Amino acid sequence: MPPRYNHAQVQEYWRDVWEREGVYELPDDAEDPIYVLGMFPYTSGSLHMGHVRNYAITDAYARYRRMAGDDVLHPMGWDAFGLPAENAAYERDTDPETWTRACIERMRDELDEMGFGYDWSREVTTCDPDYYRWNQWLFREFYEAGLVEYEAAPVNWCPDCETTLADAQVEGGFEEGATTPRHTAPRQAAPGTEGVCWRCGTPVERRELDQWFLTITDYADELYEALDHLEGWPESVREIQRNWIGKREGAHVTFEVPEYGSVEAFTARLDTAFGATFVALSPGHELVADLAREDAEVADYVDRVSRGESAGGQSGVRTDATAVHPLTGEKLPVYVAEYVLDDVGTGALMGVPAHDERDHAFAREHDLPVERGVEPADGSDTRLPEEPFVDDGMVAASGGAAREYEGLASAAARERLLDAEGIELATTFRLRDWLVSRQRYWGTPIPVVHCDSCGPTLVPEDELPVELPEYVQTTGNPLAANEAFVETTCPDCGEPARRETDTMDTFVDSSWYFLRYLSPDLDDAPFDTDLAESWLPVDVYVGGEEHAVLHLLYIRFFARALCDLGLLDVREPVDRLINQGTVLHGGEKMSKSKGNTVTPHEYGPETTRLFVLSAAHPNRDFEWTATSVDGAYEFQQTLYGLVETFVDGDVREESAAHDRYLERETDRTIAAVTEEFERFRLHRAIAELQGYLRLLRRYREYETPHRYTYARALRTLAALVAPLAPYLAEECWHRLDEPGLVAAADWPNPLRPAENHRLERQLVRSTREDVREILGVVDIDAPDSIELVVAQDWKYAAYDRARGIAPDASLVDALLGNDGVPRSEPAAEFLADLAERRPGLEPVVDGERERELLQSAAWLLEDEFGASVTVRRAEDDDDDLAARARPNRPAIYIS
Ligand code: ANZ
Ligand code: ZN
Repeated sequence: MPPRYNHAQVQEYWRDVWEREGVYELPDDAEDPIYVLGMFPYTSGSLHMGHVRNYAITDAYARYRRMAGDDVLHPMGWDAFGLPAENAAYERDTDPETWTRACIERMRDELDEMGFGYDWSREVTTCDPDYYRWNQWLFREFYEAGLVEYEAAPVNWCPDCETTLADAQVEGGFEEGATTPRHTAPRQAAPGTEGVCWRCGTPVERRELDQWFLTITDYADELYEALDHLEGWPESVREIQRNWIGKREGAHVTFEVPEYGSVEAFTARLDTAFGATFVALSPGHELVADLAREDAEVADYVDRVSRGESAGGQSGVRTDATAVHPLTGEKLPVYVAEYVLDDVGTGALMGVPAHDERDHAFAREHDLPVERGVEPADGSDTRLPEEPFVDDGMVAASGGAAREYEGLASAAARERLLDAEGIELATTFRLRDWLVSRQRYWGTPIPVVHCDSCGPTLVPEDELPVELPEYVQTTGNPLAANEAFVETTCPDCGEPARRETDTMDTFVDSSWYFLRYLSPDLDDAPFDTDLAESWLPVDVYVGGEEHAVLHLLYIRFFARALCDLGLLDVREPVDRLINQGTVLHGGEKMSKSKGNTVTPHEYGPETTRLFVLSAAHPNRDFEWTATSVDGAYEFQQTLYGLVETFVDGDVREESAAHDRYLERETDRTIAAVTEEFERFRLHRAIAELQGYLRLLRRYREYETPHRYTYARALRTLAALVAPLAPYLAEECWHRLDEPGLVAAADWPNPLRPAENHRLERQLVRSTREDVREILGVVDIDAPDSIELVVAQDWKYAAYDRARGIAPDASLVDALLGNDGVPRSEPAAEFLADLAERRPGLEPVVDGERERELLQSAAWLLEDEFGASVTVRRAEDDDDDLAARARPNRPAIYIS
């Protein structure tokens, strides 16, 4: 019974050594380190499987790059502000800070126990005044650069809790994300909210409140266009961002509205303009305020909608105003309609019931005419007026002003109509400005003072940070209830004034934390601009796809804004993005709310690490299954067992053919594992190692192992496993008496170039399969001998020629009788066969290499079938066998 590996006995020891040696600290002289970053966790209290997967990926990669000789920056920190801490404090009768600090302590221990190697000297905690003062400082900079706005905006309001609610806190609540902080959503409230407060169940109201915004829309176009160049990001994420930003080319159509001025409508289908039969305005459109003043019905409708009491869908009200169609001069009725959104386009649209679903439904409801603007270009029928025809076509013959466009294809009409009076090219974006105000305690105070005479005024730089006062339990916003905090004087005029009591959305904190890691203690700037210049962009960023918009868009926005402030020179902060998939259990996302969690420590840290990495490609979902977890456990035990028995076991000095095979397989495994690490296919790296481990076990059972060959194999295995199971690897390294720490060791190198490793393996594998297959067919129970006959040299030459020859050349004619190819029946057959398979001919290893390889792999056949194995050249063999041998497909004779 080999000794068992017990991680619990060794992990503390190795952690101490790593720390003492400073293995994971970035060297002081690092010039351009590889920056490996995992999305920092929200301080929820304990690590869950999503975290472990996320950080197992970054840790494996960071360790690999460090062993490969790079300086690696692999930091960790805490996304420590946020609403859940306030709720936890409320429920447990403590305060958010105490609660959060306790969470951090626990989570840091858990990360340590998992063996993740971070440079803890760079730890960043967003609720530290030393961190959030820089949020405030940046807010000032943004403000002065015109990137901050203060505006009235509609929000969800719970009258009982006396606070605003994020959309995600109305009805339902949140999804628990892998590394997702339960941030409050940064969007404006959804229109027509009908939900209840998630906390107290009170129906939610809509309110207009003065709110702070960051004008991310200033960068909408750049953020959109640059997505095309983000080649290191998954296309799925780029597509989500494209949709979120929602760039849309179209036109503004100006309708004169007698007595009221004019209305500009955004349309994406200018070609349908001749089918417009009404104009519709959003309830918040500026003209609607004027209309409501004169028309009680309009006023009433707007009021009902703003209270969230509307009839929804097709509801709307006709106004007294009419709009003059700029192309036809026709007078169209003007409606106020709820389906027209305030914050899309201009908040006004031209209604074209014949070609748009929503307009069609609205026209039905309000008895408006349906007029054809375009028709199918192929003259086919439509189902108008019952159903709209929404496809492109050509401008319909409707006479009048349309005459000059009749028959034009939709795309051409959209171009041509841009020249008409009252029409202008326009681009709209779906992206809204970022609402950063939160009526919460546990966040960064917005550094503003409200003064009756000076208005909102920035807190001067030398008064930062505006620190959070001590927490006091209240309903609503504890900051607003704290008079000592609120009452202050105006920095401009010195008169009594009130402090802003909103705090920042915690997504602000996470928009630049990766810059703070560069110089976490810097006290005269948020980050070191020179260091950023040489260390950024982040080389690899790993996190969940739920951050595809929001966080991953905000960091792109911040980087650009910081560049324009002269603080940074990298507009795109992340080079390569990996979105790790979800861990499922019982077919559903593992989460506390579903009650299907497995805690990371249940199985021991390395079993968990190995399993989450081996189960699937990092970007795929996978199902947690206990049996596969056992596999990860057994892998460690087998590996450790081999090392232990080697340490105490016999060795052989004389070397044999099968030692050569192991040497070569060691090289091949190094090459393959390296390649998989480079490509982030960690699951395949582990599969390689599992295969190699099986081979080693077999090698040892076959014969007393060779001293050097076997020692090298075990040492290599320990090194290759080190990024994945660091305690185990360290323990093995130590037992093997290798110098220093494996965590700081060099990544192994092949002795001989191993670039053909896949071909070589394929040859050995297919030969073994062929033998098995033949044995199955000929029905020999216990074969005495297996003979492998390697093809004649000329066949390799012909094969290479065949791969190179243009497909239309006649191969048989070109080669028969030339270049050592004999003029014989079997040779002609061989060439004809090559010709047939030519487009798919895979590369092969040459004849001499093939012979060597098969010779060194003969022991595997011997071992498997209990027969003696010989490898011969076809040149030395009888015609029949020789004729059957092909490059990398030896003829096989079994007796
Ligand atoms: C006329 C038209 C005809 C339109 C037609 C579409 C089809 P998408 O296409 O989703 O990008 N629109 C404009 N402003 C709006 C607002 N504030 N609220 C709601 N809808 C608005 O959206 C662009 C289209 O949405 C615009 O093109 C406009 O309707 C409508 F056959 O104009 B369209
Ligand atoms: Zn003032």
